[in-house]
Amino acid sequence: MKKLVLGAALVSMFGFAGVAFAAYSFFGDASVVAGGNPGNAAEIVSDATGAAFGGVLIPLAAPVAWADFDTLSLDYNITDDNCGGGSPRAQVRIDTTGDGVSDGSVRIALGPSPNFTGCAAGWQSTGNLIGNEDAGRYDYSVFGGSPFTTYSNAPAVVTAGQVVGVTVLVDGSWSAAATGGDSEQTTLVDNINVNGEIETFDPPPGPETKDDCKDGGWEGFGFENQGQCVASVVSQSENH
Ligand SMILES: [Ca+2]
Ligand SMILES: [Ca+2]
Ligand SMILES: [Ca+2]
Repeated sequence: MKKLVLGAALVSMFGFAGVAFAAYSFFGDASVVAGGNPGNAAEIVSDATGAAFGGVLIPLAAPVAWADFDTLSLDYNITDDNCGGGSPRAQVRIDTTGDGVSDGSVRIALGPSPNFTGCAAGWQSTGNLIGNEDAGRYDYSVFGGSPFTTYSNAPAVVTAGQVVGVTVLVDGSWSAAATGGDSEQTTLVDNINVNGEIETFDPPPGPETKDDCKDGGWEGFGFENQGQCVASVVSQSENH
């Protein structure tokens, strides 16, 4: 809830025109951790002894036509143990009925095509997944399309649809290739770019001057009041 308020304040402060998304939320086994690329990351876990899945959901503030949804990229670091079993992956939530509510997701595999196993260690960048023509990276089976195809083979129901959100998730606990045989797969994700708006999981930069705190500016930095904001500027300058 706090993050929602903060997002709204940042929008009004910097005037992002047509801001693309609201705050993210987690589902299953997911949390913000240090060790991002840089700063914080989201750690998403698939463990057979827990929820068996974990992910982050980034809703769009307003639906975007499939043809206008031109950027989706992220950084990922599979810390335990590997990609496999279709996990980790990104999913693009599509509204096909015009009510703003998702009717299913296009699935996009991460890692090396066409097997999506044997991922490299450490931080990897997907590049822009929209328009990606790697064999088998796209799965349109939820909408009656191919489960193993390319971006451009989207069925008509998808190309006529609206994007309402994106998820990045793991659910590979059943796959020995993904878990190393211990029924647990863990991945860090960072810098999720959803149509130009980037989720870094990092706190916003703090105020630099006392003036930044005035006229309600304190609210955008997450302070309780202007005095607390000014105090943080004073203590910053004393520490430098
Ligand atoms: Ca719908
Ligand atoms: Ca494991
Ligand atoms: Ca980060």
